[in-house]
Amino acid sequence: MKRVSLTQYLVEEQRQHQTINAELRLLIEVVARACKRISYSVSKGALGEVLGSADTENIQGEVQKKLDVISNEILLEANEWGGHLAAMASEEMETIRQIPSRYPKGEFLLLFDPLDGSSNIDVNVSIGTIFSVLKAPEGMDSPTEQDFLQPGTSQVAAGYAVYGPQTMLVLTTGNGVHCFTLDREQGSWVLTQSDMQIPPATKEFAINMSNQRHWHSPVQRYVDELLAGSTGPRGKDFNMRWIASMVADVHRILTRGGVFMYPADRRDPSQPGKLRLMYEANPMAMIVEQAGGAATDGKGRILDIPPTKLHQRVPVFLGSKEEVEVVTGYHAG
Ligand code: P6P
Repeated sequence: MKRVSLTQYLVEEQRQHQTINAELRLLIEVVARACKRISYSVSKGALGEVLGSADTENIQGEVQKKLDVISNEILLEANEWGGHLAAMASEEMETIRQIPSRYPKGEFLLLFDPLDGSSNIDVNVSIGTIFSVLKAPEGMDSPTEQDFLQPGTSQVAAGYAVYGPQTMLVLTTGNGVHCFTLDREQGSWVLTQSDMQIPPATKEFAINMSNQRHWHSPVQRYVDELLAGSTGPRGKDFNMRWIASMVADVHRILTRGGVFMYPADRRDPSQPGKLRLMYEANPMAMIVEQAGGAATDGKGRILDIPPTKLHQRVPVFLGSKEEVEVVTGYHAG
């Protein structure tokens, strides 16, 4: 069967659906090439002397792994010269990154978590890169952090790369969700699944159960009912998976359904959950909704949340529509 490359897919998307222009096409190809480089670096492991801690801390106060820093640098260097971006923002950097004055600026803003799931790096469990694309406001010379604070509905593209048994790139430009597998022999991304759809019903949930005693009552009630299974009000048994790598958990849900939860809890009201809105929850919410699923913060659509800070956190409930509606409904109750 003739395989379609990422480049061909993007050219046809631009030609037939006009969901992307030449500059956005370049942006996606540059990010995809950077993810390929990250994949090669990740897969070297100890052979590439890329494992372990970088002995530095990021804005989140988290100790950075060497591969966090390497992945961030790969994305920054790949994207600064092409003329497609006005500025960038990263989970690993406190402030936004301007495009060097020696390069032209473009119409887009790129946000990313360069290597999500870092706690899994040193134990060889799947990790990933998450990215989100916004349009820069017209006519500004140097973007500010404020220019990034747009709701998730403003995203023009979102995607992730998952570095697992296969390296895959999952992408949406607002016309469905499409999956590309890295052909390591050719060094190219090949379309392997078009228009991914999340089953509306599921028997699989993903949450870090060790936080159970801290959860607010709607989540306590919802998870208790899942655990009660066929003996409880749900009348069916559920299975649990938790990879502690959002990209891997979301990819499983995109592939076979499920509900992913990282709720706020009683420990620190100023930190509602662990996941960040701008470069984790928003891109994943766009992907999930484009695949027929749902994504809320327990109260409303994640994509509708008006951002106030670049690194703000948000509770996340996403995946199979029917389950997201149940747990969100319990919050309303
Ligand atoms: P916990 C990884 O650090 C991450 O940001 C997400 O990828 C993942 O879903 C979550 O945190 C795991 O959190 O509390 O299980 O370590």
